[in-house]
Amino acid sequence: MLDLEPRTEQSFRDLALDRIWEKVQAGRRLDREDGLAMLQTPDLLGLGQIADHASRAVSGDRVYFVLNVHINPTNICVLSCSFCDFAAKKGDSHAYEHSVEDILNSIHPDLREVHIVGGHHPDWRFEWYEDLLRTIKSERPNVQIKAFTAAEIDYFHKRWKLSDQEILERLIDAGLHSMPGGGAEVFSERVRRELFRGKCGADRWIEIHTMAHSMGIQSNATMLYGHIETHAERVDHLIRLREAQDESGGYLCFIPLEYQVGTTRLVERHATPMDDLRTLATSRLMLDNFPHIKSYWVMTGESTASIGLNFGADDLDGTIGEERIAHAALAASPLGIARDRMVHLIRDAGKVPVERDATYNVERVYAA
Ligand code: V47
Repeated sequence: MLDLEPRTEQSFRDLALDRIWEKVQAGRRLDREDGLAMLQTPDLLGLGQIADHASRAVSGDRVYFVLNVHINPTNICVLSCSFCDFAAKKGDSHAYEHSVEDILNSIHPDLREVHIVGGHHPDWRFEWYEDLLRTIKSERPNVQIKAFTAAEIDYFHKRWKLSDQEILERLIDAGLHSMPGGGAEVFSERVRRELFRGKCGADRWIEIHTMAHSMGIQSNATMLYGHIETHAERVDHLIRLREAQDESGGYLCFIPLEYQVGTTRLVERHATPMDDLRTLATSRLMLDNFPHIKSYWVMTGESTASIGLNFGADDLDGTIGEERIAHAALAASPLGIARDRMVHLIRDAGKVPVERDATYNVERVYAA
C-alpha cells in the first residue's frame, strides 16, 4: 500500500520541504524563502502531500462547487491591458453590449450564483449597474450576485466621482451579495507598469476589498501568473494578501489564474501543469488564513484542475456557462460543464463533492 500521509521525519527529496513540513505541522507561518522554495521544488509530489494535508485541515475530504453562470455584460473597455484578449474598443467588429434583459435571460432560476465582471465601459452610467442588480434580485431571488472586481469599483469611482463607500452602499442596496477576486493581476509595480498601467495597483485593490469587508461583503482574491512575473513577485503577492486577510478577515477564496497566451502572446507557451500545481500548492500553504483555494478548470483545463484537488485546492468554481474572458484568449476548456461532470471530477480525485452557495454555505453533500 502507498503511504500518502506526509512523512514526519526528514525524508522529502527536496530538503527545503523538510523545513516547510516541520513548520506546517507546528502551525508556524511560512516566509518568503519558503514560498520561493515551493515554487521551485523538484519534489512536486512531496509539495502536494504537504498542501493536501493543509487543505484537509480546513475542509477534510470536501471539495466545493456552485451552480453558477459567469456573465460579462460588455467587452468594451477603456483600458488596454496587454494580457487581455477580451477587451474591445467601441466600434470594433467584436465589441458587444448585453442588455439587462439579455443578461436576465441567461440566468437560469435554479442557479445559486451569478458572477458578473466586465469591461470598463466608457459611458454606461452607474445607474445601469444598479438597475442590473435590482432586476436580477427581483426576477431571480434565489441567485446570489457576486459582482464587480475592485478594478471596476475603482473605475466607477474615477468615472462617476463617487466615493468607494457610496458605490458599495448603492450596490449592496441594489442586491450585491459578494465580490469576485479579479483585477488583482500581480501585486508588482514593475509588472503593472509594463502590462496594465491604466488599472489600479495593489494598495488600491486591497483598500477596496478592505472597505467591502468592513461593510459585510465577503470577497475572493486572484493572481494572474505565467506571463512576465517572477517567482519572487508571485510570493510577494501571496504575502500581501495574507497580510490583508489578517487585517480584514473577509476573503473567502484565492484563485490562481493561469495566463492564457491567446493572441497577446506575452510568452510563447502557457504555464506547464507542473507550474500550475506548484502554484496551487504554494498558494494553499502561504495563505494559511484563507479558507479556500480554487482550482480554476476554465484556465488550467479539466485534467490539471482535477489533479489540483490533491495539491491544496478544495474548490472547483462551478458550472460557469458562458465564460468569455479566458475563451477570448483561446482557452481550450469547454464553455461550461454540467453538475454531473463536476461531481465526477471531484469523486475521481478521491474527494467528496459539496454543492455550495456563493459564500460557502452548504447546499448539498454528494455521498459516495
Ligand atoms: O481580472 C484577463 C484575468 C480575470 C486573461 O473570484 C486573464 O471566484 C488569463 O477574476 N489569461 C477575470 N487570465 C477572471 C476572474 C475570476 C475567475 C474565476 C473566479 C473568480 C472568483 C474570479 O481574468 C481578470 C484577469 O486577471 N484575465 N485576461 C488571460 N489572457
